Amino acid sequence: MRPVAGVGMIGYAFMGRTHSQAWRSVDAFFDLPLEPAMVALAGRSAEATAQAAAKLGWAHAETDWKRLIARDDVRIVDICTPGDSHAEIAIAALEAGKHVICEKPLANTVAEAEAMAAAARAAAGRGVRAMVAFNYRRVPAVALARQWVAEGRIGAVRHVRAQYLQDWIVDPEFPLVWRLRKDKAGSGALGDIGAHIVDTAEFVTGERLTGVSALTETFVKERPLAEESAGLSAAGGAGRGEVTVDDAALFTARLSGGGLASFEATRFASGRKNAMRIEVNGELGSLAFDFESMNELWFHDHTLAAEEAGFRRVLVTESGHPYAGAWWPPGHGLGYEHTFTHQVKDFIEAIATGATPEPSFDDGLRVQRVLAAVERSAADDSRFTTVEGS
Ligand code: SOE
Repeated sequence: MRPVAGVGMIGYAFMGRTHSQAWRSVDAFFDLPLEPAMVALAGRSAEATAQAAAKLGWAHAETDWKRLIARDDVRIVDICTPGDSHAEIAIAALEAGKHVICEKPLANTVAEAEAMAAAARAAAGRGVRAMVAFNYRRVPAVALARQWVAEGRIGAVRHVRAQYLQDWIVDPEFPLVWRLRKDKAGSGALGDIGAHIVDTAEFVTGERLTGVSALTETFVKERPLAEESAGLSAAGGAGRGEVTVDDAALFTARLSGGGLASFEATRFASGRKNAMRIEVNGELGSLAFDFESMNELWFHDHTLAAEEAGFRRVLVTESGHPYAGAWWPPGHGLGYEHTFTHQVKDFIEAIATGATPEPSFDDGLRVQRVLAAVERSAADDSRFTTVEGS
């Protein structure tokens, strides 16, 4: 009999549903050292939380996250709330000796992220693990790209070109959901989706961003107040409110290995739904990935004769590819939800083996510092050079 690890989750909207699906399915597809048990779900409204718990597969519902953390049958706390509550919940859970997995970005400010990372370091000494949920690391094609870069297949990295393009708020009448409010989300496209490409760039290259130069913009300054929202859709109510975050963030960066990188995070790329893309150009070749075709990785081997070289598509569904062997026969493909299943699989293994889970809270803190540097750079007009005569 394997030991049981009870899980308690806080929040049950878009991310809560993805994490629930992961906890429900992980034990059926991977051989885990611990058996995860979906003990309790916490939310504010008793009725809605009880309904969500029943639907998503949680045994109990709590209306106070402090009670959820205090439960003896909860060993793992999964935080799926907006960023404004991450620090308080994560620190309390770690201090209570619970392993913590927390949605990204780690926090709304660098100060909060620093406190969380310090709490995680202190807890690690007591055998308690903490992980930040950058789920795109667990796309098989992204994990394969990292592996190939680490193996030297593309040589020294010269460029990273990363984009995260969505279009769900192009309509100026789309309501002011929490993701558009600084007090809840910390920042806009930057923290919500830009954070992913910063983490993915560091993960794939094994390098760090050492400096940035940025532009941000809020195209639609005011929106109808949100009456109801679910995931990335919403209905507007009476009244209007100010959008207090960026709609788009563009920045260039220097990489620790000497390369140059560019990043674009926007929710105004009409026609692009979840185009999380990364291309890495190295001295020996290039790799390219687009989440909208998430089972594919494109590889150009620049050591081949020019007549033979060129990007070729690798279908990342072979049993020898990261994570893929646990699922379907080659070519049968995975989806968005699998990235979350892989994430909890890796977290459970880290808890059982005592390894530091990756991405750690320190990794989350580093991304938070990049986000803060982007905001500082974008706010500093003196660095923006206007074109003569414009
Ligand atoms: C969560 O990881 C997340 O960043 C969401 O918050 C975004 O809105 C989603 O589109 C991508 O995933």
